[in-house]
Amino acid sequence: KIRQSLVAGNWKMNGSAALVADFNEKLKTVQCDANIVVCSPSTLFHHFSADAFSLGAQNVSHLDNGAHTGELSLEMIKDAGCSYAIVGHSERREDQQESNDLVASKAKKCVEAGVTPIICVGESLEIREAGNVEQFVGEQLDALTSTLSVEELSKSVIAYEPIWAIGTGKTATPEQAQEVHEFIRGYFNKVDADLALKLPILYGGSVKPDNAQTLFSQKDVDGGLIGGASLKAEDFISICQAAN
Ligand code: G2H
Repeated sequence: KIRQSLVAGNWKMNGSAALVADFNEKLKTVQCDANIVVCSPSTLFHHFSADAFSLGAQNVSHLDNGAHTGELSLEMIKDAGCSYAIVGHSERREDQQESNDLVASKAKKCVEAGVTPIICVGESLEIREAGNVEQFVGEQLDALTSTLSVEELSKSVIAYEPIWAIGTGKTATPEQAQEVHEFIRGYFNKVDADLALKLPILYGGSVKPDNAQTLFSQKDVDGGLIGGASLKAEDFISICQAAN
């Protein structure tokens, strides 16, 4: 298979040392084809001990260590064991007004530090209903291609997360997901054919054990970014096992 599948859990502002202990235990012996990442709150990084999955941050600063109260640098998250970082999640684009350019500079900084950025893109319901999905997502991707080189993009992961499907229980149909994933791959194909072929594109938005397999079996869907359903080890494991 051309692309390694990946399933990343995004715990958001949830979790505890007890939940990490449960994951350490239950994921220890998990068998699946996908690479597994857990993106926990940074307060929990040091509780993880598992070899069966990688650790990711939910956000990272585009700045180096210094006078930036409340921020975490790439150096710090790496020191705490992270090899991935989510950047540009729609909740941060909204709550912290993260712009396309800021997201792109965070992604570039990740790659430079040897951390794989999971770069989130996706449209609101309003944009979808106005028929502007490709234009909107295209602009999010433009910021990436104007900031990151082809080589840097080839060390990145894209996550398509339609905002209207996040935490709402409204999953995109497999066809709706595939349609946008195909658009995204087509966009990168115009930049570099080899990059487009190899770039993992994850789907995120109300992925559950019972819909994961049909979503992941779409041609251009290479795994998922899982929110709510990543907070229960059993559910998360069954989603990981649905990826092939
Ligand atoms: C989308 C997703 C994970 P959920 O935000 O990033 O969350 O699976 O809860 O919709």
